[in-house]
Amino acid sequence: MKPIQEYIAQLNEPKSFAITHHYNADADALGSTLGLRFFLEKLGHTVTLISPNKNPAYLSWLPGYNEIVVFDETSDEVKNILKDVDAIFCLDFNIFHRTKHLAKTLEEFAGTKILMDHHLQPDEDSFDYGISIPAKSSTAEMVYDFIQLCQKEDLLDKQIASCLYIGAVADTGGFKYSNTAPSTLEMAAALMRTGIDISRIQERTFNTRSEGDLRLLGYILKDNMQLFPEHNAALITIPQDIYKKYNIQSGGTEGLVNYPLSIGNIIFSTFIVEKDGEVKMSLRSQGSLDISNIARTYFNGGGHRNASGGKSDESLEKTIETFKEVLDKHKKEINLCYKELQQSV
Ligand SMILES: [Mn+2]
Repeated sequence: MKPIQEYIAQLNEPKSFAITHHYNADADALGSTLGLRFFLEKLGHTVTLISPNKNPAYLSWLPGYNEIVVFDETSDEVKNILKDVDAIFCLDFNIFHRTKHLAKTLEEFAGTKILMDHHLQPDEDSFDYGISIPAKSSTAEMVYDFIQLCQKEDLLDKQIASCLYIGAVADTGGFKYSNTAPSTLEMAAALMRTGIDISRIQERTFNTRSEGDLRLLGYILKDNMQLFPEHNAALITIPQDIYKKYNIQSGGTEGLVNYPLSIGNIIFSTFIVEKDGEVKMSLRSQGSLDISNIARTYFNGGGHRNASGGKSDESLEKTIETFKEVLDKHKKEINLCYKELQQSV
């Protein structure tokens, strides 16, 4: 993989681009790809945005949302589009299988493949050009950096700004998580200066829960959250039947994993769901506790130090057992991180 800087000269001539992101898009995946799309269009390029699967409704206010081509719904159309594409930008993931059914099409794509991502352990051999900075708050911030690298800040407008802003807000928990850097806040300031309504952007994104979502939250916190105080850890599980009972939609469980972290002595929270015959999980931590390591070692996953995901081939019950064994194995490490956090400001 060559540095992305070496690709910039190629932007001087009009090109045809595609942009894609990981399966089950979140605000950073959609915000960063849409932001890049509008920027490349302003440079005079043709751009198609491809999502691996259906996008969550809570992000439907994003400009360009309805023009996104969904691979799972129109795979033949996507394959046709890609025949005329010079290069494909891969954002907010760093290994093809994170796009699930789209992975094979990406592998077979004959044009240039460009990576822009902030997850750990990029599969650099799969990309021609790219940039991977795990310390970056969000891929949205990396798109902003890319615009600066192109020396085209003057092209920033409200459309680009609102997309990048929500990506950074979501991945930093509203500029609260430890991945928030001075550069993140400097970007936020620059984006605000385009005149975007940051309050309205967040309302439109986050105040979109259904009654069922809130009832689900109540049920989970009351009856389905297990605490392991001696491990400074918590576990939330959602069996398949609960998904049906509360009619949980795509995106409906977004953010639930973070609730246990608001308890003072809990610094490691895990959320395990059983859905469509799959057992998947989200892991969150605070401080120096690296849960991407745990996700990779035990649950076929990975991600960031404080936010990772994984999956299990075993039943929900068996996965919960495995999780408890993992907690025991890592008890000392978790306790130590908690002590360390107690001593910091
Ligand atoms: Mn991200």
